[in-house]
Amino acid sequence: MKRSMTPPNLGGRARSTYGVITKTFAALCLSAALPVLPALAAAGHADPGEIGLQAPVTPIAHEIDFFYNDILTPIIILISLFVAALLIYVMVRFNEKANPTASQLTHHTGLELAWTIIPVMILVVIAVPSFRLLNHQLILPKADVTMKVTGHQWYWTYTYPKDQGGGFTYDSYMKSADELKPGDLRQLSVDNEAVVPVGKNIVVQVTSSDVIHSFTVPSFGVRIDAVPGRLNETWFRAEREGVYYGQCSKLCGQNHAYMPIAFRVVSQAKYAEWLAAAKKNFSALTPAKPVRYADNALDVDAQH
Ligand SMILES: [Cu+2]
Repeated sequence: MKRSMTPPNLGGRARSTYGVITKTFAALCLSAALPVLPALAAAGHADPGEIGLQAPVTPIAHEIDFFYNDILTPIIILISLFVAALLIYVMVRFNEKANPTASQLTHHTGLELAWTIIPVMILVVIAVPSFRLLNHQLILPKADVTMKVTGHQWYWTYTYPKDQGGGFTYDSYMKSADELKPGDLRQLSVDNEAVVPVGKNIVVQVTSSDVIHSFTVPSFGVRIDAVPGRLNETWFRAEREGVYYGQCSKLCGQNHAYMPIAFRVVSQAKYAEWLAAAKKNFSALTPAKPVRYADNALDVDAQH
């Protein structure tokens, strides 16, 4: 790589400048290659001043964390430093003063091969873990709990199926400023949280009743569009109990910013307790014949 980068016909002075720049560049690369600091954000939500991804609590989120922090970020830093170094080199070595007579060189086969093959190899290196991650996200494991999430302008509805002890649907709205209690988070806490058991495979079926929303919970590594007339599926398995927040991540109208998602991850025993109580509380709210949004899409398809 070093050889192919060396422009031909360099005088002694230029070669020494080149040497200094490559040495500096190598030192910069070395410091960039040091392990990137782990994400500083707390699990479940972001705090002011934090950078990086939110702390992962599911296998997929760990994989995303590794891919972003240990593969993508170092590659981005190295490429940026490399391009910056090249720019600086060109400015110093080939400005009008330093190089009054421009070279007539227009082709360099070795260089052209290198700047084609090296980027392709970088992309292959990125593609391997990327496709592996995609595979893990898209191939759903056997569900312990299946739930349905429906996006609306501007709140979420959670449905727990009957065959798993549920059979109820309820709405989840953001708490307004005057409803906040100590410990609540402004514009993240909701009146009715979704509750799931820890360490279990939760399959989430996501749809919408009006416009496209996006169901996103950063700590779970989950982000999937809620599309009217379609049923998207994703999954997560939370490793730690706690409350994990997310937000609609598709511009869906005036109150897009005010439809947060809150998932409370609890022990299996607490989940069973909550399920029994929620069944009592929410059954009255659940329509006798739940609206099946996907039906509309099927009807449209049947007409063609
Ligand atoms: Cu939305």
